[in-house]
Amino acid sequence: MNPSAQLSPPIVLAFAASDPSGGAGIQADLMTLSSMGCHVLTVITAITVQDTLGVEAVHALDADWVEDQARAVLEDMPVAAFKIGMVGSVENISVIAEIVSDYPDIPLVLDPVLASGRGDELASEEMLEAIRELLLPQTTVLTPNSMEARRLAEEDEDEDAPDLANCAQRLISYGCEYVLVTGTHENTPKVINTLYGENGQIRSDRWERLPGNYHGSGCTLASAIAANLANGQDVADAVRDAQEYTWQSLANGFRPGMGQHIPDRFFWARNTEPEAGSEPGAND
Ligand code: PXL
Repeated sequence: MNPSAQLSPPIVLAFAASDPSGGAGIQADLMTLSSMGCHVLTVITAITVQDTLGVEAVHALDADWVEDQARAVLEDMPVAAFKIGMVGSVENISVIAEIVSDYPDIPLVLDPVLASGRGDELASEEMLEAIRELLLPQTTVLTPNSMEARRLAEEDEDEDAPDLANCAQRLISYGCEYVLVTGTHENTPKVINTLYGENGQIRSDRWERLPGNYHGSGCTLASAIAANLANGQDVADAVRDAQEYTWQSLANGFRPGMGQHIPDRFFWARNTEPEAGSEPGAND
């Protein structure tokens, strides 16, 4: 064994797509997990062309490449948590599901990326079904926003939007252990994020709604949960502290281009206060 291995920070493997704007995707995961003291293994599932205004194009990598990237690093290094974001294709979902099934004791955080903050579709109906069937049963914490929770849980078309507690229960019946439904898109004065387990609600946290439109908040939250689990926290504490970290990243967010704000995942490393009036808000 490598003699310096005990000095290693916890290692998290993130499956995600590249976002060259640095707002979301693997870049968000890498920044968040690094900022929270983890080493990150980055398995790229797809490459996107995008800026802070929206997604122009998506190119999914061949599933063989996803598999080879993951197997190479997993055979070399021990991981303390998995984090899955945008998957890119049904074939990628199959290989990711097969890989993580070899590590049933490692916590897995799944951010079901179905659309960008602006609404660009990032997952087809077939991908949604594959996520439900192959990934949910292996998930420790699923982190849908309320729209994703309704879409993932929907059983038949004529049903009215089911309430979020019912959606969460249904998602748990599909096999994930915990569901954290985020409430940015709900019409409530505060953002309410609720964690559910098999016996119902575990905790519900309210956050001041920030007045902007963020790119990468979901990736930040899911990665922060993975970092806390990798550091040995239990799920309820991991979810609580990850929300605090994410809220701080958003409150310190910035608007580098013409579109959405970007969370500052290294807010603690900056020694300047955010400019008055520049605080942005909450979205995806
Ligand atoms: O925020 C979800 C997300 C995840 N991953 C990539 C993205 C987006 C949203 O745009 O582009 C690569």
